[in-house]
Amino acid sequence: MDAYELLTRNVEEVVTDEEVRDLAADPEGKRAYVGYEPSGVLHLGHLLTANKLIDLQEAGMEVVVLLADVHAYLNEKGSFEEIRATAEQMKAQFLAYGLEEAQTEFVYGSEFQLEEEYTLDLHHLERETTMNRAQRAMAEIQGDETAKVSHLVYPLMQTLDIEYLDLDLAVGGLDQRKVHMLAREKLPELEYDVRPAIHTPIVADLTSGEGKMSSSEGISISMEDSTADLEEKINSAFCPPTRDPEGDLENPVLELFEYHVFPRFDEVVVERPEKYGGDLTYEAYEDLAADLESGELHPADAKGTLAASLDELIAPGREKLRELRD
Ligand code: NAL
Repeated sequence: MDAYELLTRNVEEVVTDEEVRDLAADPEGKRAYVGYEPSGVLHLGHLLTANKLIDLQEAGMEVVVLLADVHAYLNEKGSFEEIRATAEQMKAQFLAYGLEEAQTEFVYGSEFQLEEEYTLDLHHLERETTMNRAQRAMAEIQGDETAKVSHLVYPLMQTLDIEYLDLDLAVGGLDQRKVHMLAREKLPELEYDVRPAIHTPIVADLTSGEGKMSSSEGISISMEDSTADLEEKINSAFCPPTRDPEGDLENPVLELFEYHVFPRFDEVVVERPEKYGGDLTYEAYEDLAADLESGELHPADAKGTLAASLDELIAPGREKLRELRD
């Protein structure tokens, strides 16, 4: 796979394609970053961006993972001590999941965001940005109508981080796109360079196929799920025999195969007894989706294979979490 394909496969949006093509022409040693508000246990949302980080590392890029402790504090996710403890667990889970340690730098936001120069730059950015503009950028992350001042500062800091971490590429879920657009607009106003961004898709809710899979409502899959939890959750998933269900619905089982399983395995084997046609082996997502649509692959068999594949992917992180807690 060439570098451009590694950078862009399975992404929902590239801003801009021309800038990402330039980067793909010489990716060696270039720096991509993703930021996460620390939370104790990784879920599939984190792992979707992590899959992209692994692609970028395969293309030769360095990855900066920002453990956004100050952002989590602004977003009322706990005290600094609590946030720090969960960040350490998060780091261990990312490495267990398969990020290359030699190509990964973990940085705490508080390591540089409390410095004088950063603070003055932040105040400069505050003067350049209307409250309305900052609130719009934050809508999908914080998402209610009663924004506090902290929620307006949040996207401004995310903007500045792109400059302060000396990055060549910003990576995030599609829910980060408005902040990245704000960054593209505002960095030049501070005489800093614009950076390209790539956004990963948001997976639909597992049981309804609607909206987005979330850790706060509905079913989500996390690093601490047992094999039995995974089987049960995937078993209850919405999986019509089509990749394009009616209306706004998605097929979350196929989405998980596409974004989580195929990027990490060379082949996927659906085990079936001989009397039901024997094993099916897939090297590409498209072939599996086509078989589900044609009826060759039964949703129940697809689900069994999905649960087993996800189990294999999260097993090392689950083990790591257990060790950390003992
Ligand atoms: C992502 C987050 C916080 C700060 C960042 C700074 C630079 C780059 C990415 C960052 C977390 C993210 C979330 N906003 O919603 O989890």
